[in-house]
Amino acid sequence: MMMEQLEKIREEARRQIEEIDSLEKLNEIRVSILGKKGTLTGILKGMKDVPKEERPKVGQMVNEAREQIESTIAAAQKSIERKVLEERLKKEKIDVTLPARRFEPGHSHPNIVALRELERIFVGMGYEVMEGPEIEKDYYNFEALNIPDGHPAKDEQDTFYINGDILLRTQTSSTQIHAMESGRIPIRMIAPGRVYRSDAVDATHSPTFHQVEGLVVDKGITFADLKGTLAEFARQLFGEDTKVRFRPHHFPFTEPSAEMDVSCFKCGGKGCSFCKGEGWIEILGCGMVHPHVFEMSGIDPEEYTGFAFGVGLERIALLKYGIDDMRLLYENDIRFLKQF
Ligand code: 2U9
Repeated sequence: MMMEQLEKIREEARRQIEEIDSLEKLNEIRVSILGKKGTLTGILKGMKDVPKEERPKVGQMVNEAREQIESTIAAAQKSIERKVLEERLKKEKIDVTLPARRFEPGHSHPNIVALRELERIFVGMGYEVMEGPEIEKDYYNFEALNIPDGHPAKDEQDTFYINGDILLRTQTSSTQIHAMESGRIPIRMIAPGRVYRSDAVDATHSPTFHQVEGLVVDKGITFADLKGTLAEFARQLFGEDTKVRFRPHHFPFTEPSAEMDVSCFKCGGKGCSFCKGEGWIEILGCGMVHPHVFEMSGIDPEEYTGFAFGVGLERIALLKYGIDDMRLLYENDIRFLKQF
């Protein structure tokens, strides 16, 4: 009886395994015979009903049957795996004659090209390049620059606060405050970097852009030093024949303050579509460091004077490379970037 059942299970297993061609089905068969509720397991469970003296013999037969079925399953598994691999190898052909994908090297961004140019000019005049944190204390971004609470320049709409005291800087000037606080005077530095403002995106605005600010602090620095330095900067950036003019302006952190225009480098100052008939193009803001700004950073304004300036890096890049929309600078389209 037991013998017949065993023979049936073995025969059935052989037949089933012959018919299948997937590992999932093979596993189903394994479970149906050798699993917890499997047919062979069922026989093992029935051993308690076999007379004691026959048990060793029957046990041996059941074990033999199990070993045989297990080895049949193992052999079938190997042969199925081999077949699956053969089929994959047939399907996944690699055409080694296809031309290789072209290696596309990156390209310096126009902002970086402009920044390197500005750095070259100022480093050539003995300036250091210093960077500061983009996440800044309210004090360094506003207060220390003579923009106290309630000042119109500190409209809360104008920046991104992380909490009441910490914000994303709206200007790189905080870097210069850190330099002044360090007490290493004289200072001749430029501070390039990313700044943040709560502005909507259009052709000339972006919530993040870049500035390059400059600061000179020493004994006897005058407005003449400011004019001479920035005129030389303009000549190096836009060409030997570039003229500059200064118009009075107001910034909280400088006194007096001015904006500097350069003669249009397209028409030489006669007036054209590029300069909108003006002959002049506005380029930067500047001024003599406000005495109160010096005092707050622990520098005696009776002993030291200095000048500062600020340029928008994107503005320089757009002007120099004749780009008419700032948004192009942030799209990272390699076809655009490659042109500069
Ligand atoms: C210290 C003292 C003074 C930096 C200055 C400007 C004028 C200026 C603008 C240019 C275009 C900002 O990016 S922009 O919109 N900046 O006009 N910035 S003077 O004055 C300082 C800086 C640091 C300690």
